[in-house]
Amino acid sequence: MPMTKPSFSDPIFVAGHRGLVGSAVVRALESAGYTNLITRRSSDLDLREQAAVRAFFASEQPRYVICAAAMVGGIAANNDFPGTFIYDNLAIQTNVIEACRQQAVKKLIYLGSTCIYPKHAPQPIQEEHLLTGPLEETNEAYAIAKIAGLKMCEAYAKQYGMSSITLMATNLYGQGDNFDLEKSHVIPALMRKAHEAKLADAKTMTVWGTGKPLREFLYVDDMAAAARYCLEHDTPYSMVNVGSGEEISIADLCRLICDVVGFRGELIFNPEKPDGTPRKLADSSRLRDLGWSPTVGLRDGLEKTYRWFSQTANARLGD
Ligand code: GFB
Repeated sequence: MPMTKPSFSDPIFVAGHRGLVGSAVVRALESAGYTNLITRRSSDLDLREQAAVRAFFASEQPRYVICAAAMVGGIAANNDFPGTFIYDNLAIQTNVIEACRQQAVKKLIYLGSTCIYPKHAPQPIQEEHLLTGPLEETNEAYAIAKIAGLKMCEAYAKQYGMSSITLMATNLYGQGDNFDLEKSHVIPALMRKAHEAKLADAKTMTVWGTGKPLREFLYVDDMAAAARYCLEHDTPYSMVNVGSGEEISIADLCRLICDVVGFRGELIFNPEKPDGTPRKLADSSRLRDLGWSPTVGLRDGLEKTYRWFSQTANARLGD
């Protein structure tokens, strides 16, 4: 049955509203005119606690849910804390998806990641390549959890007729990112390293791995626009890739970040640190054919991110 577009007053629960994606989704929906967004800090609602999630959904009765809440991190965090990543993500998504069913939520937008695809998937990766080969070891726990979430959404659609779509996001970056040097993703980590090296007038800065892997990046506000698009439109898919369609080597990314930041020193590559998967360029033609396309190029996105980082750096001292 064709879905009705949400009204601006419909209650929409944005889970994970303080994170990179969740905060961008809140910005996008508020600027679009949605006036009834429901949010909760994890200190007030631990989505890993089943009873708390059920009580919250019963009292708030959201009509739409965007689940951007997850335990996330870069290659080192995934590699070092696989137990936390698989437990927290399975608990969060299982509770949210089941509560959506119990409260007959009209539509769930569930955030996934392109790291769920096989390590050596054909490039660009299509949705059909899921589960066709072994996963990248460094983030297998997280990937298994996110695949389970996707499969739970598909199972609920089949058994209960629940409406949802899983957005398989490529590597995202932008304002509101985590800049912790050990746990963050590559762009915030290199941006902070270059920033601090510039301030210290250092002659070098370190880069993990060989710099050879290729990565695709999407500015987080473009991701939020994709989430809004899927909230407002029916799609014939249970999952769609969301990417920029452009890839860059880590070494060239670092040079671009140093240029944006204004650090002119030498890059020292540390092959002791993991490279991770060699490539993960997503084929986003399903979503593009429906009308979505990214609007922020990598250099522009890096400049926007660095402006935000510089303005808020003092507030984050001691990250
Ligand atoms: O973004 P990132 O941490 O995760 O690392 P993945 C990407 C690449 O950047 C790796 C290199 O090849 C790293 O070796 N790199 C270079 C660095 N310097 C640094 C640095 O200082 N910090 C970091 N973090 N990387 C993640 C998955 O994979 O992708 C997550 O582990 C998630 O689960 C995310 O899916 C989107 O892109 O390799």
